[in-house]
Amino acid sequence: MEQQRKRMLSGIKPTGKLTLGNYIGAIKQFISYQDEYELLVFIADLHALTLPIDPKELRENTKNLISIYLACGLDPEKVILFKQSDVHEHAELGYVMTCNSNMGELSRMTQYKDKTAKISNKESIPTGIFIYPALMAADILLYDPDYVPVGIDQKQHVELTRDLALKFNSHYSETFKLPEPVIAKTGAKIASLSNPTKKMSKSESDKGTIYLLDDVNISRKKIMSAVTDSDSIVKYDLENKPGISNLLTIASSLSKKSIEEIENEFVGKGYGEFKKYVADIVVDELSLLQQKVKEIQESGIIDKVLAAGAEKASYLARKKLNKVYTKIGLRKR
Ligand code: ATP
Ligand code: LTN
Repeated sequence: MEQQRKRMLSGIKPTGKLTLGNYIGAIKQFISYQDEYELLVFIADLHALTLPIDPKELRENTKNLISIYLACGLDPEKVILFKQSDVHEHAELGYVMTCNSNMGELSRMTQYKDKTAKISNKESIPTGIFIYPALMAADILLYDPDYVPVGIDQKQHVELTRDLALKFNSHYSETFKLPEPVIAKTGAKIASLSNPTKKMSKSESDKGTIYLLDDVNISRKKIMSAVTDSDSIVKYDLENKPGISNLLTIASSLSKKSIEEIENEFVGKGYGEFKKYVADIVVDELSLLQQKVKEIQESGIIDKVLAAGAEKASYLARKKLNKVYTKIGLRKR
């Protein structure tokens, strides 16, 4: 008998222009999993509302995100690809998970602390950022995945999801599977090109961020002016050479070469030549991606893919939410 494949689930928020960090740290990982696992990938559009966002921008980001998923090679025949807001059970279980969490658990989240540190008037912190991990827990627990691939910054949220699932299971009886976070070995954290000790982030746009759909000439310039150290040895050393290490990670993630092979190719050569090499790899990859995105947007398949994905996801989510509503007393036994 064929063994049941393990299930995997992940999502990305349509909050801004997608970056090379999202691509290497998340999307490329999803592609590598689609044959081996039963994979669900969604657009976390409800999460995009946690900080103010213009409706036009949200629509545009959503269209680009689904196009990029498809252009990168996520196959809707193999993967359940959907938009979170098309499956209303996310918001409903999200509310149940908010009630299942406490202020202490949520205020300990690093992302919450980081995002609110910049807001000087604490009274104006949007409640959505605070309850974000409860909705994320619901996104996951609705589908009982075995694994959740995420960047290192999201690991804590998956751990909280496990805690909330355990709490629910022990209060009401076994209901949710405990998911495990999966962190990719290389590329788990792509750093900013201008500040290589910081994460490359789409919400803090700066000259250190490569956007997937930007003019590739701009990306080339950003790589050529990436901050590095003052010697000239191309060697992976995260502590002393964060800039060069970041460029090595990028080049290795986008090519079939290991970091060591690339280091060997650049023995005795300078940083200028190395940066040009990295820029060529990135520009080639992004040019191809942009061409595919254009074709997908012109083909009109996006709505069909999302409708089919929402139907499959809803089937699973509805079953789980019914079970939860019955256990907590909202439905008759
Ligand atoms: P924000 O900057 O708004 O926090 P983000 O760029 O981190 O957003 P998300 O939607 O939160 O984007 O992330 C989508 C996925 O991409 C997550 O799995 C996240 O860990 C991963 N990711 C984001 N930035 C990077 C990065 N610089 N390196 C590796 N992975 C990343
Ligand atoms: N919080 C994640 C996006 C996200 C997610 C999820 C990832 C929302 N729900 C469920 C994995 C599983 C982020 O900010 N990257």
